[in-house]
Amino acid sequence: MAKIKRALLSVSNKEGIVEFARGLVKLGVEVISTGGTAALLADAGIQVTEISQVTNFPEMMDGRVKTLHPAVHAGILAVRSNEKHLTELDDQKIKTIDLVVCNLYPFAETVAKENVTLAEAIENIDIGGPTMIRSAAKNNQDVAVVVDPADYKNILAELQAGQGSLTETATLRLAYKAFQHTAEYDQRIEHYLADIVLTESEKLELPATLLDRYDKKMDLRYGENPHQKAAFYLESESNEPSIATAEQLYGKALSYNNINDSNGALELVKEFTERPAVAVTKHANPCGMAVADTVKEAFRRAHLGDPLSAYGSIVAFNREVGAATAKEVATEDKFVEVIIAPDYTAEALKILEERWQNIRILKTGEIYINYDKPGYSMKKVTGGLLVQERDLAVTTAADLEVVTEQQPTEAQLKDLLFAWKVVKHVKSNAIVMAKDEMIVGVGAGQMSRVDAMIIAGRKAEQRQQGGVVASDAFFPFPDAIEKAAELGIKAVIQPGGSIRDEKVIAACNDLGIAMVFTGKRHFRH
Ligand code: 93A
Repeated sequence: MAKIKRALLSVSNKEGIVEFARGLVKLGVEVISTGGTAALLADAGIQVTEISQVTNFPEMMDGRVKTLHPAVHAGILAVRSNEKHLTELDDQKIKTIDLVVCNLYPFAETVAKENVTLAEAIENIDIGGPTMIRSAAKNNQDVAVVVDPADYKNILAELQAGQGSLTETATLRLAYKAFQHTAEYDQRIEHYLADIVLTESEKLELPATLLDRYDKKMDLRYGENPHQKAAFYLESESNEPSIATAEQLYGKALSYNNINDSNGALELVKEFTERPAVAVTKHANPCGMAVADTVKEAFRRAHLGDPLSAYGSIVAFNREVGAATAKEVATEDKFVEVIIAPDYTAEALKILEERWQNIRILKTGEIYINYDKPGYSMKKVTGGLLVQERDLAVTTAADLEVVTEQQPTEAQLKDLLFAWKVVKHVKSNAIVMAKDEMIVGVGAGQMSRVDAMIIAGRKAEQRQQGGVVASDAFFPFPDAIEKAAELGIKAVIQPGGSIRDEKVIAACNDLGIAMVFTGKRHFRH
């Protein structure tokens, strides 16, 4: 873009605007502004042109119409390389506007207040602001738009370095942020009105008789897919720390999939009480998981399990997240959607919030209170509801039966128990490969156990070999064991109980693999 000559400043959140305007004036920019913003700048001794002088119209209808005028929008939207556009501007004596600084009427804050009336809410729907922001964002080749006061400092620095103009990359990035800002703004309005106008049957509402222990916590934007309506109901008498009781400290509202997937991640780390444990999950299946002596190390190794799948993951911790861990999470190469942990230090929160504008940060508080309390899991089927007890079975070394000539080593035993805890949380058919208390490969949700083994092996191959394997249910044939041997697996944990157990054990003996039976399986469908 060319050098910025004229800027239009119109902000509801006036934080930092005086310093920013002063910086612009120093760079020789003419500052135009709307009522409240102009008054504030003038008070601070800054030279400012009132918007009414630009439009030749007074601000009207209590401010409902202030910037909605061709003198503003043609000035923003004119393509500077288009002679016709420039002639048309000249004909109307309109000057270009090269920078728009705007943030919107506080709609969210208004509707969050108690006893807010519909009229008050409606009055706080900004029309002129989003229009200006969108005009400027559309014409980002020639115009810069700033919607976030946190950007003022950087923009000034870039302008100073760039002789009063910004790069195309910078203005395009600002345009992206601008559309994100207006999209979120409209979404809040839509949510507010949905609550008012939608009838109970249009929202997702469970009949009280069916589930009178559940209270609706919130309507969700949509379900697993955008065409499905959805809501989140909480068990009224639950006192167990969970995704339902977690407090959201930061970020956009949780989606249906966020809640489901975060639940999976949190329940998995709850299995590990003694040492720091971290689960990195996607679609409710872990792609990485590790325990270590420090939280940071547990995260580092959990992420290392499958860095590719970890992009866009949900990360759950069983310990407080400190600054060192947050720094490890927030490196350039990573993208985390949701983070859930018992707590965070202030510094850790700051690091995470600065890294991702949209990361959802959830705090559970102490996670082991009331854990392993019996309860139910339910699954809706068409025309009915399946109810079962939660799978709270715990397997310890004492429960294991070694069935092969080869005995597992101490280190293998540790890894076998680790993998067994993880496999319980993976969709069936599930295979988990682990080494040194770290997942190195997962095969989830396969229709055949051999396929699950092949997929886990493919992941593990990229890391290291010679680990252990856990299978959530028995091996019906020796074929998956043969595959495991090819992949360098040295020890196996599985429930046992197949009519062909003898064949599977014989295969392990031939291949020098140690195998233990748990006597329990962990299907998860
Ligand atoms: O009521 S509006 O929708 N009509 C407008 O023409 C208009 N132009 C800017 N709201 C409008 N704005 C908004 O006014 C901006 O988005 C900003 O939030 C606010 C700044 O007003 P003031 O400078 O008077 O405090």
